[in-house]
Amino acid sequence: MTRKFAISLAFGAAATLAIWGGLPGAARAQEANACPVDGCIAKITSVSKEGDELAVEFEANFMPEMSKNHLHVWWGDRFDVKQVSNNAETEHSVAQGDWHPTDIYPSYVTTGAASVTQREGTTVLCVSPADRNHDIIDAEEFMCLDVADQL
Ligand SMILES: [Cu+2]
Repeated sequence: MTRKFAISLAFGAAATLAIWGGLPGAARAQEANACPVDGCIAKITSVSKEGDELAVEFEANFMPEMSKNHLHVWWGDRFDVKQVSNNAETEHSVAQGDWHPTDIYPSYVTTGAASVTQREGTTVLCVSPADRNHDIIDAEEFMCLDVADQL
């Protein structure tokens, strides 16, 4: 088991999720990308070894799509959530970092900037929702896990 590192995100309105889960497939894929009223939330529910990389299970309250709302994955001791955003410098006044943008959901394997080869000593893997501009949607909504036991 991986230890919860930072924030345990509680999902918002159960009613919203119930409606989402009840929609037919097509309507669900088309409409569920928008952030619910409480905002887009994503979390890591499990991490395991996948060769030299990590297999990660995500849980989100929206359906990630690269050209719309999607996920940013990064090594947490390397960068703050505000750095893994296209507007890091213009909006948050921090240096822009490296992240891997993905809509591979819910089962993802670390790659690109989120590859195990890019962790530079840290063992903390993070995820946060981002929008079509690759801006982090809410710098308060992210989750990081210490994945040391899977490295
Ligand atoms: Cu992005």
